[in-house]
Amino acid sequence: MAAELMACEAERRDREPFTDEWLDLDLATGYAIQDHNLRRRLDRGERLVGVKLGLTSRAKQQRMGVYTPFVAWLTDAMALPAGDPIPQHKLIHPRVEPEIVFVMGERLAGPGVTAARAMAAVETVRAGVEIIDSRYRNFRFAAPDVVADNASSAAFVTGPIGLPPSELDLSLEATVIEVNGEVVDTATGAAVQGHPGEALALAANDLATRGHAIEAGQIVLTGGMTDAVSALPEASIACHFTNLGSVFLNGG
Ligand code: 0L1
Ligand code: MG
Repeated sequence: MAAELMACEAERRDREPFTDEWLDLDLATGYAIQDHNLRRRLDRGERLVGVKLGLTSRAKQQRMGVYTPFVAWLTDAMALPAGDPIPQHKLIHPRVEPEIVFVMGERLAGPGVTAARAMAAVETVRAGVEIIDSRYRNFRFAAPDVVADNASSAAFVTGPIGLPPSELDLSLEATVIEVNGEVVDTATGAAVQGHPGEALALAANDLATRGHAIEAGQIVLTGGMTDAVSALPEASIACHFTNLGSVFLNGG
């Protein structure tokens, strides 16, 4: 399954979810596949730069029909420089979602991490936009499938402004997503587990169950605040945040 997911990504090929045939595929196996493919990415020269959470907001959970938040890996190959177009030539059916991003000042290791403890380990907060791309046809999957698929990871962009968490009320930090100048969705940070710090604590505690921690200097994407929007070629996408600036993306 790990090799098949990497092949789908390399060949821009989608497939039906594994759980269609393997009914008792579980989350632990999904994470084993995810970790196996992280090692493959590192072996080919990529660098681990952080983690991402998936399905931390009700908007995303309802859309995907999966109600379990989960964690996945980010490597430097997924970082898209601000201003670069969406790399459509590498992607199957990209979608875009605004996120609150943390840059860690200290190592954060579970178990028992609270949101307050998690926020104390954050150095700066940034706006972010994740470009997701499922290897499953029509983004149809169950939780173990999407965990195995590194939570639909493809690329991410971080915004121009980094603020210390003490300068923001992250529950109230809003985002407005526009496509071709039209507002298509809005949300505040409260959409993400009540506060993005809760999502960060969830990540640290979940990673601890598999022997991992979030390291100083790493970044954490806390999960899509709104439903994701299709990143059609030639679309002009903008995610505006209240205090964290704007991220602009050209559909490529
Ligand atoms: O494909 C997906 O929507 C699963 C990944 C979710 C990413 C997120 O919620 O930020
Ligand atoms: Mg996301």
